[in-house]
Amino acid sequence: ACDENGKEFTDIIYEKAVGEAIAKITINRPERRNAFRPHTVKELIRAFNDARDDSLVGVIIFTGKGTKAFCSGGDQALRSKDGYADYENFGRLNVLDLQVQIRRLPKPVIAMVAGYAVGGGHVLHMVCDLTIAADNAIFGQTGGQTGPKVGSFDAGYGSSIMSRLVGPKKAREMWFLARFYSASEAEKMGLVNIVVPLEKLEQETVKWCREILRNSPTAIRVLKSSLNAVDDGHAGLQELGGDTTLIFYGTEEGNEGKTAYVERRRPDFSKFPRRP
Ligand code: 2NE
Repeated sequence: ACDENGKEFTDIIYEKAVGEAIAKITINRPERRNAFRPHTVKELIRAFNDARDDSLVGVIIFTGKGTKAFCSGGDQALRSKDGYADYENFGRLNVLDLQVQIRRLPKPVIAMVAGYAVGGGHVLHMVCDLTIAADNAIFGQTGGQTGPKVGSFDAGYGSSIMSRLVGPKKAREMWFLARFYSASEAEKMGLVNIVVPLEKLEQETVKWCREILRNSPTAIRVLKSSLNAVDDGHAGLQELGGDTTLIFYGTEEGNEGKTAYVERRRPDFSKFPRRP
């Protein structure tokens, strides 16, 4: 698959459903349990940008290739002193940019999780708007065999969003003990929306997409930014504020200001109500 400039993707698969407003972005490194390297993240950012800009796309499914893992986090073979390094001689943590991008993207992003969602892969599912999990899904913060032994943490969204999702005590448990949690445990904790049999995972996810797509895209957009606004501080307010500007530009009142400027006259706002 290619991006909008015809560039080939190597680490991801980017697809758009024919006749439906659904895009699907898949991390395609199953031999590494879909661990991401900086190049993977660069491709993900390009694909998410394309899905954002495409007005025919209304909802995005984010998943990993195969049934063994959604994503196992950063590729540990490439971890260096200053992040993760692949083709460049310096490391980077560009997955943090991807997290912000998903959070601010004005369309719902649904994590479709089969197998492991651990480490940075666990954070990626948490920043998505919804998570549909297969019954073989396993969630955790670099838990299990690796534990805090890999010496990593995400003190940003990986901590704050988790605390919002599962509560402050459980978030401490997840990070301090670095255990793995089954899909049904994750559902009880509020980490995922629903658990379905593995063979029904895609079908159920598409069903949720279709239900969302029946609803008003503007209402969904504003709801996403408003649900994030308090937690995201100034950036959250800016996103929500941008939505109000977008809506206001479509009104007669908003248009009057621009038209008066173009017509070189004083704007007449007198006819617009000052609502209670
Ligand atoms: C995910 C897990 C639990 C799966 O276990 P299992 O037994 O199903 O598979 P296995 O044999 O461990 O892995 C299969 C192959 O994938 C590679 C393995 O090395 C193995 O390769 P081969 O021996 O076949 O050659 N693989 C798996 N995960 C990888 C990874 N993350 N990087 C590179 N290669 C990986 C088990 O594989 C596991 O615990 N994986 C490591 C989880 C982990 O520690 N993730 C990184 C956390 S830190 C992070 O994500 C991060 C950060 O440090 C900073 C910012 C943002 C994120």
